[in-house]
Amino acid sequence: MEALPRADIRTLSRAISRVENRAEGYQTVLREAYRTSHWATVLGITGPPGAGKSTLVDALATHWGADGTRIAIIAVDPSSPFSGGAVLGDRIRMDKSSALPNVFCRSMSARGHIGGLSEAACDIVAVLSHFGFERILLETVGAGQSDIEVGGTADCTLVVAVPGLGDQVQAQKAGIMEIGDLYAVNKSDLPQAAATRDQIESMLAVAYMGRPGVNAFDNADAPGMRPPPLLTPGGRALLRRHGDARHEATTWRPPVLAVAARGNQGISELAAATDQFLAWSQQSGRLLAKRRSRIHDQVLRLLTQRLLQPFTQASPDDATPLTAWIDAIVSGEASPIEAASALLMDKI
Ligand SMILES: Nc1nc2c(ncn2[C@@H]2O[C@H](COP(=O)(O)OP(=O)(O)OP(=O)(O)O)[C@@H](O)[C@H]2O)c(=O)[nH]1
Ligand SMILES: [Mg+2]
Repeated sequence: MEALPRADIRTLSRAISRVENRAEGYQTVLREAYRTSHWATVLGITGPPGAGKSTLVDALATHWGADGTRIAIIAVDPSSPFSGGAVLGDRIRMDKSSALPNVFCRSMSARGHIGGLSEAACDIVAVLSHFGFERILLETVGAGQSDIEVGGTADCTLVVAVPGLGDQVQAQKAGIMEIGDLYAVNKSDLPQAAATRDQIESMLAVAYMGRPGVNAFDNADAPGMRPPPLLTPGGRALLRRHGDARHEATTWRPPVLAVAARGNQGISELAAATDQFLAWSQQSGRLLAKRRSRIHDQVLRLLTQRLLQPFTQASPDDATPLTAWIDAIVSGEASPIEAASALLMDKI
């Protein structure tokens, strides 16, 4: 795919801003964007502050962008919308890939979205896909609300860890070890990288069997081949996401790769592992399922907003049917369920 002409970049930037701010005309933009004939694959990159996520994104974008593939980088800024552009600029290190004409880079504030970050992210993926982008790299800071919100948008999630820096803390934060499809230990030029890798591997060994990558088990019932029973909700979610050898032909075990983004070490291996996961996701139907679930959530979010609009528009002090019900509940004459049912009947 060729580089996007300059005029198109301006149109794209404007379209994204319009969608992000819900500014005039955004519905027309989205009506067209969602009719895209192809969808970009979204790689989410998360990890603690300063882990080298941006440097890694830059290296991956340079790697994938070398053949002209159209790549979009979105960095989600978790700080307040008032922090200004300079701070945001500092957080983003896209020196190499931004020189490529086919790489588009954009930052996005984690706050200030009417329908929340997930809603905006889902729409922006559609807009970028419509403009012919094939890959989207989405950087978020690990273990925050914005991370969880954006996580649902990614087709593949890469968790970045670093040597030392309180490995235990890294692992435990917001169950970050349960969200990765791949793990990268960045800054592996530093000491203790191997130990960090071992630590992550041993954590994964509790939940996964087989080798890193795609596994095909002929006889999952043979002794030693059964995965340990995963009875926690997180464990069950892993089986759904990466396959259950007892019922499925193939499963995925997240690989843990040592990389040094600044020195461009291990990048092609990481890129290859990512593509292997995406291919497996597609073959096993999970890619489509994820897309469906993203759209499902988006429609529900919009539906909720529309349904609630008549009630949320008024301030709590205005006299409305809702406030009348609140009066009744406060004075012990009704219950919230009765109020909700009555208000709903009234609106339909
Ligand atoms: N030693 C070493 N340092 C690295 C490597 N990769 C990145 N760094 C450095 O780590 C620091 C943070 O890098 P960033 O890419 O900004 O990290 P980040 O995770 O995006 O940071 P935030 O977005 O602020 O959370 C920078 O000084 C990088 O030069 C590496 O492979 N080895
Ligand atoms: Mg960064």
